Amino acid sequence: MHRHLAIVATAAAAGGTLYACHKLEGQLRPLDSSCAAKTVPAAINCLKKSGVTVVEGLRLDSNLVMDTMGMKAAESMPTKKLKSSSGSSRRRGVTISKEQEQQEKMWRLSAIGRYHCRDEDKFDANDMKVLERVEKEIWPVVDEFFRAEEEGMEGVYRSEMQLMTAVPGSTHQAWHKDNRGRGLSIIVPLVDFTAENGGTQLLLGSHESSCPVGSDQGAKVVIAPAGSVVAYDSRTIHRGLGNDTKKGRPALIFCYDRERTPPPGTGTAGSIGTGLQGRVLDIVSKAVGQVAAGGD
Ligand SMILES: O=C(O)CCC(=O)C(=O)O
Repeated sequence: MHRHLAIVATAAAAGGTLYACHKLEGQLRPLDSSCAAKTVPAAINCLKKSGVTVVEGLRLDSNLVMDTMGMKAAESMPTKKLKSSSGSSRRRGVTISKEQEQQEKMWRLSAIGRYHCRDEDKFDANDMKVLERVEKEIWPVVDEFFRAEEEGMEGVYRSEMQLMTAVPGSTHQAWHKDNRGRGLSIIVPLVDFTAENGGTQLLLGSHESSCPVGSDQGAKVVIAPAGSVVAYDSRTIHRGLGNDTKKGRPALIFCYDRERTPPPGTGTAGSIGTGLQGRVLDIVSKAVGQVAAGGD
């Protein structure tokens, strides 16, 4: 009898814990003004402290955002989930249009509803000119971030330049780091980022090996207007959230690393570990925050 009671009590406690974790994971706290920087030196301080910053002083003007959305590559950007054209779909008789075939060549799927156009040969000469204009705008923060180290700009290279979109109905990405080594990633929203359309969520402080778990850190969502320059240390654990709206959420992503520490700097086991670490840090930091605030 006692054994049965113990089993029921244990199952109830486990169910309660899972429910509480699920509720905590669902909370989306916005990145607050402490991570917003008017100047590049202020941005470097935010990057040191929290691993992320929105560099307000570098925000792209609306013409450049429009030119980016007018790039040839952007014209073929998926606006909804593409039907799978894998072998099994073909066998099931799913027909794929020529346009979709073209789109699939340009756009690589990374998770449900997330598409990336990332190889430089996919951008034509005019697109490259627009991307170079954007890179010129973000360069001051890249330059100062690497010059803060003794090596300066030695061995620094652009490891990634991509146009991506999360279409309506896309799901959350797994928590991940762009690199185990120190580097800089920059996301430029091409529409306003909101919690609903899947703004980037970052675990503040997770770029440091001893990640602090406090209420002012933890997972925060970037809510920022189109053209914002969102910079984060590549070691910061982050993910793109799912898009629950009816419109796509396009963005540009630029990553810079040193040749001696190319991304991702880890294998499959490391990535799985980071995914778990992200979930645990997210839940624990929110629970700590709630206890500190005396909340429910
Ligand atoms: O879409 C985002 O907000 C984050 C993108 C990202 O982290 C990735 O594509 O690896």
